[in-house]
Amino acid sequence: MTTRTAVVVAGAGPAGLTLANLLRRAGIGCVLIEEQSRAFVEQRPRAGFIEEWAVRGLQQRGLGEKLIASAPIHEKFEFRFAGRRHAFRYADLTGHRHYVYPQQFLVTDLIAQYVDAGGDAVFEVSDVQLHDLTSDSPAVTFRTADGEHRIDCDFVAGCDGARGVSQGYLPADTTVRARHDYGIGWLALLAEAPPSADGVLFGIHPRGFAAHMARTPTVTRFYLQTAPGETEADWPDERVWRELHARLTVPDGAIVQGELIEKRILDMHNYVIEPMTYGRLHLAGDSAHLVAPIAAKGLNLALHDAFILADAIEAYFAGDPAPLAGYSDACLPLVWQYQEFSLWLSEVFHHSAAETSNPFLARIAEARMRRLLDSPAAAAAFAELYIGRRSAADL
Ligand code: RFL
Repeated sequence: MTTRTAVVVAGAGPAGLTLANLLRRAGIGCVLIEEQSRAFVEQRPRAGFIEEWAVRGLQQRGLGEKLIASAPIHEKFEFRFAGRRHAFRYADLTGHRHYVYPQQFLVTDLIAQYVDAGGDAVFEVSDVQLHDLTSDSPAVTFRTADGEHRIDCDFVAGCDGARGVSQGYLPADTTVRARHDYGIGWLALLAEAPPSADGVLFGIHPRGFAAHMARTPTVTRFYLQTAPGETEADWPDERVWRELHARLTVPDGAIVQGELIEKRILDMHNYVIEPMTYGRLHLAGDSAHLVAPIAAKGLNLALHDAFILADAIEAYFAGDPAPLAGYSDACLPLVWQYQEFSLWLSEVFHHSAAETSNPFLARIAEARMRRLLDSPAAAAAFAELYIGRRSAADL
C-alpha cells in the first residue's frame, strides 16, 4: 500500500496523540503509526503528574475535558526528613496546581478523540524506516500483518519515545547528544493499596530516597532509590516494604501496604538532542529529550512540544514557514529549565544516601533541604520550578 498525507506521526504516546489530534482538527492530513497495539498503550502505566499550564493547554485545545472532570488536584506535598513531616504548599506560593491523571487514562482519551472522530491510525507496525528527510517529499515505510506500506508526506513527526527509531536519523556531525547519568536507579513500584497520605511524600533519608504518590483510590505508586547495578531480583517484596517503611514512616505517618503489581528498575539518566529537527523530521517528547522521572517533567515537556509543533505545522500550511523553522529553538529553553531542575532536585533527594561514601555531598544536600524549609524566598523559587509555572500567554 502506498499513500500520501501531510504529516506522518510516529508514536501514540502523549506527544504523538496530542499532535495528531491538533493536526486533524486543523484539517491537516495526518497518519499516526504505533508499534504497539491500541490495548497495550491504553494500559501502559507511566506518569501521573501533569502541571496546571499543560492541563490548561489541553483544555484550550478541546482535549482535556475528561481529565479536568475527574483528575484530583494536588496543591501540596510533604517532605519526610530528619524524622519529621514538613508540608510544602506550592499552590499557595505559585497559584498553580498539579492534576493527577494516570498517563494511560490520558492516552486512552486522546486515542478515542482521534480515532473515534475518524483519525487515521495504524497500530502494531514494525520495521519503521524514514526516507528522504532532506527532500521536499520524505516517506515512511513500515510493515503490518497486511504487508508492506509506504506513506509519502510533507513532514515526519518523530514522537516514538526514548526507544524509537526517529532520533537515530539525526546525523552525528550536526547533532549534539547531551547526556547525564545519575549513577543510581529507582525501583518504580505500583501497589494495590489506597494512598497513605492525600498527596506526594518525598522521603529524604540516609538509607536512600523514597517517594509515595497517590494515583487512584486503590493504586499507589512508590519509588525507592537503588544502588547502581541492582535489578528487580535484588528487591523481593519483603525488602521493598522494609525499606519503604524505614525511609518514609514518621511517628504520625504510616505507610499502607498492598500487593505489588509493578516492580521495575529505572536507570536514572537524562538526555537532550539538539537541534530537535533534521530536514523534514521534527522530534517531539521523549524522542528528543528524556528527563528521569525525579521531578515528573517528561510528559509535561511532551505536551509542550506537541502544542508548539502543531501550531508551527499549521502556520506552515497557512503560508508562514518561520515557526516551523524555529520549532527546536522554541522548545529547548523549557527543556533545559526542566533538566536543570531535575539535576538539582536529584542532589537533594539522593545525596543523603552518600552519608558514608561522601559525607560532604550528604551535608550539602542537608543544607539545601534546610534552606528550602527555612527560607520563604528559597521555597518560592523552588515552588515555581516544581510546578513549572508558565503564563497563559506562553500556551
Ligand atoms: P512515549 O509515551 O514513550 O510514547 C512513544 C510511543 O512511540 C511508540 N513507538 C513507536 N511507534 C512507531 N514506530 C516506532 N518505531 C516506535 N517506537 C516506539 C511507543 O510504543 C510509544 O507508544 O513518549 P512521549 O509521547 O514523548 O511521552 C513522554 C512520556 O511518556 C514520559 O515523558 C513520561 O512518562 C515521563 N514520566 C513522567 N512525566 C511527567 O511529566 N510526570 C510524571 O509524573 C511522570 N512520571 C514518567 C513517570 C516516566 C516513568 N517511566 C516509565 C520512565 C513515571 C515513570 C515510572
